[in-house]
Amino acid sequence: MQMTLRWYGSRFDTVTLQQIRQIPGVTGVISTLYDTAPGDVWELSDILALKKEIEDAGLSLAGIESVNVHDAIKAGLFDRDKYIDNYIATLENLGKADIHLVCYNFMPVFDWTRTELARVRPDGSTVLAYTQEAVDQLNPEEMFSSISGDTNGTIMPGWEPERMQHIKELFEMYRSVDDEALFSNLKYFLERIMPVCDKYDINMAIHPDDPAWSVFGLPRIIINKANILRMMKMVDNPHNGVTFCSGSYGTNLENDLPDMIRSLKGRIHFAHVRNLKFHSPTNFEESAHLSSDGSFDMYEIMLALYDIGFTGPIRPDHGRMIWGEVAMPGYGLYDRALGATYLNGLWEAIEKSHRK
Ligand code: DNO
Repeated sequence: MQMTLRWYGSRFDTVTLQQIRQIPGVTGVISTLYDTAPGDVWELSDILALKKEIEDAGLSLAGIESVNVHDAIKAGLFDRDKYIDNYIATLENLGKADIHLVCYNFMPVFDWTRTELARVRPDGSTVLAYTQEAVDQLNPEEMFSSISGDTNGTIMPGWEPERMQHIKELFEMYRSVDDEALFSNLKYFLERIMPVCDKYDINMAIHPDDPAWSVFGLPRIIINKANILRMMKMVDNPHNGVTFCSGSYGTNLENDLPDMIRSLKGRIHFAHVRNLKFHSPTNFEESAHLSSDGSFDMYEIMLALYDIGFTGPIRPDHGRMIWGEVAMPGYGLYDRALGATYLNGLWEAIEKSHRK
């Protein structure tokens, strides 16, 4: 595996490449062209400039998170082919730039959903948190405004203000889309992009829905083992794979994370590893990465990745805000650096104990 950190680009991130370079064992970043909108074609020159900036700082660009999928594709609208053509043109340019990993999601409207961006924990750190009870009391239009005060002046991925202004229309767009329709729209999209992925050896890594159940009555499909296996079978190509995100699949306590990892051997192209602390099955917060701080056994998760021979990039995921840092919620430097170091420590121990 290659340990990486997510980085939004020098114009958007509070963390610098130089700081990332100093985290022991982190050799690459996962980045994006953060000012592109879903449906845009990414210019080769912009991709190459991003790559050069990262490489000049002594790091590698290990993959893209995300090339976002336009809602017309997810909802299966009449004009989806135009946006798929643009997506293919972007993949083509990424391939030309020698980039072979693309993380994306197929969540209608919201991407990931949290109800609090700064819940205070007993140690004084603040974390992202979710309660279903809070969602049940909100209407979707209030969702964005209810949390937007806590973003520390940053633009949260998947919560771009321009998109959120059109939330009513977005909901309207998905009115007749149920889980089956979403599966078939995903199949259509994947079948169309696989040839360019084959040509440039690009691994597509779908990110799970977070939380891993339906919110506001919207369809959600990338939520459990049965559904991901169905998705991989319906377009049976090794380039059609997954981002294994422990914090997203883990929102549903019925998901057995190590078992899921083992059943996805060969198709996990990217891993997000983080811990959650549950207060009830529908009330959780994003704890520190350490097993003892949350509800997951992080050793078992890393062991499962080791057992399947995982060689792709891995990144610590959302970190807590600690030591007075002001950054995009979940994406500060300090706690993610602690997370990377801890995960690297687990990996070293697992590797060495298997060598004996
Ligand atoms: C949240 C992230 C997601 C993820 C996308 C992938 O912090 O994990 O926004 O990047 O769903 O497309």
